[in-house]
Amino acid sequence: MKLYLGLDSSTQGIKGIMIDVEKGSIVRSEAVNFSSELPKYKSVDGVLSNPDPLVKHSDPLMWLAALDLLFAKFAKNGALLGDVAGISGSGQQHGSVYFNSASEGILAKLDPRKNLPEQIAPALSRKTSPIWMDSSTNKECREISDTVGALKLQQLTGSPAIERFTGPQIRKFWKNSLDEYENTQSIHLVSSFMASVLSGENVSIDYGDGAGMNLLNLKTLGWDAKIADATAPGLLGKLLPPRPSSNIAGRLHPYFAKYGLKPGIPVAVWSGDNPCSLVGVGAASSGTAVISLGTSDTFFAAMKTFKVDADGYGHVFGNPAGGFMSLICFRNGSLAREKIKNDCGVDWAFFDGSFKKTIPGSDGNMMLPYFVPETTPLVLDPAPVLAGRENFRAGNVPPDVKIRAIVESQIMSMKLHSGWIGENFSTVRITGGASRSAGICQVIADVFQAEVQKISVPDSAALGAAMRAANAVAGTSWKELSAKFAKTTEKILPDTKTAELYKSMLAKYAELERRRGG
Ligand code: XUL
Repeated sequence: MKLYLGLDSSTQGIKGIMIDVEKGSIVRSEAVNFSSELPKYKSVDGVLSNPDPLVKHSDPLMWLAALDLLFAKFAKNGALLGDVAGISGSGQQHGSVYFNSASEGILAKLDPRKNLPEQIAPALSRKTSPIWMDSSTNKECREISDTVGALKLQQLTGSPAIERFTGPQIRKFWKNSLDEYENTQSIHLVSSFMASVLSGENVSIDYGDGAGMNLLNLKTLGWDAKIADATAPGLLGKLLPPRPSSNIAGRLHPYFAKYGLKPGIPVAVWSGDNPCSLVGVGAASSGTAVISLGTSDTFFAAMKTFKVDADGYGHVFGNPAGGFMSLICFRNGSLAREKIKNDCGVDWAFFDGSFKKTIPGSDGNMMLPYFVPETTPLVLDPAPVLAGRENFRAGNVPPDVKIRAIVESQIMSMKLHSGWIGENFSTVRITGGASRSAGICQVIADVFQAEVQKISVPDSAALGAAMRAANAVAGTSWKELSAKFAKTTEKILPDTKTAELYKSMLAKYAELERRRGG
């Protein structure tokens, strides 16, 4: 029997999914939560406390302690780790780890009698890792943008300079901690760091995750020397050449035999969680968009051709199945839905029932759903705006109409801000907690005039990583992997009668957004 293991090193914990490709089944999964199971590292939901609210760092040794614990759980619960024929993984995007010149020797000589954190600690030139939630690098973003040229940076890397992206974070490290920066031999993303530890050697970053650094030239698929220079001196020498996600990064280090894994099995290049999710939900080819409704909502899709968002909100990453993918992140996701539910003084059952009691268009009411700062569009002074039919003046709006109005507005915002991708999506796959709501699914189908497909994927990033391992090691096609692991459980068809209504509302929504400004 040949099994493939996908790991997902995310913000709050690590998960692992073992798949049997022949049978098309998930054999076993395990998870470790950083805060509750590794209290020694003092993280709150995976993040270290810091007096500056803009600074969000994590402890890379905690991620390794979790890896040890995860494998121990698999072994204890009788998983057939000896049948695993390949491993790959997914990492929270943008976070970075810094290795000194001792790292190579340390990685090569991992000793199974000791644990990973105690052995890797002396290999780090920076004790903590800035992660994707960090937004403390506004100044560095401006500096890089000014040197490279804002438009050029976006056209080459797929994104404008973004606070959480790795390049601006590296620049801040170089400016504030020069000695430690100079002591750094190699810089990793969470993904390539974990893959390096598994392989016992420094291994490459892939195009999927690498595109979240503001450093990867998506035209040449190599690090851009000029952008690297504008980021920090000597940076290019600290990065291994980036590789396609389908490559084998290395071979499993004998250290991991203590859990029952076979030393020497292939470790496929790791990628970011969004690229892994794209393939994990079976949307590796263009034409299908994915909407993930979580704390934040994300919209992503495989791209036919490389394009950038002229408004600067969307990103372009490498698609693990080849080519590129778009990603747009809306911070006010379930947070805003929950806020409206609470403001209306109702429960989720009432929330879901609202769609049956109201009609599409919410009697002309719309809402700019900014309860916290928004990334798409950029809103730094959040305050929700309820607008009505007449000259945008809202009257007394009943709770069920308000609920429909916020959901319609959130989905219209997705439609509006995904326009730059230039594709009419015929299907939208939907995941995340709120995808359970039949009303929300119908609104998505109607606003996009597309078939909405629900899928039952437990953890799309870990599953996507396991599928990537099978693809890289055994060459199993994406078509076969999607058909076996990302099955549609329910289809919701659009009501074509609503097409005109939403088209005219979308124009009004865009005007409302323009009027408010950022
Ligand atoms: C994407 C992003 C997040 C993280 C979450 O740009 O910042 O989705 O990848 O882990």
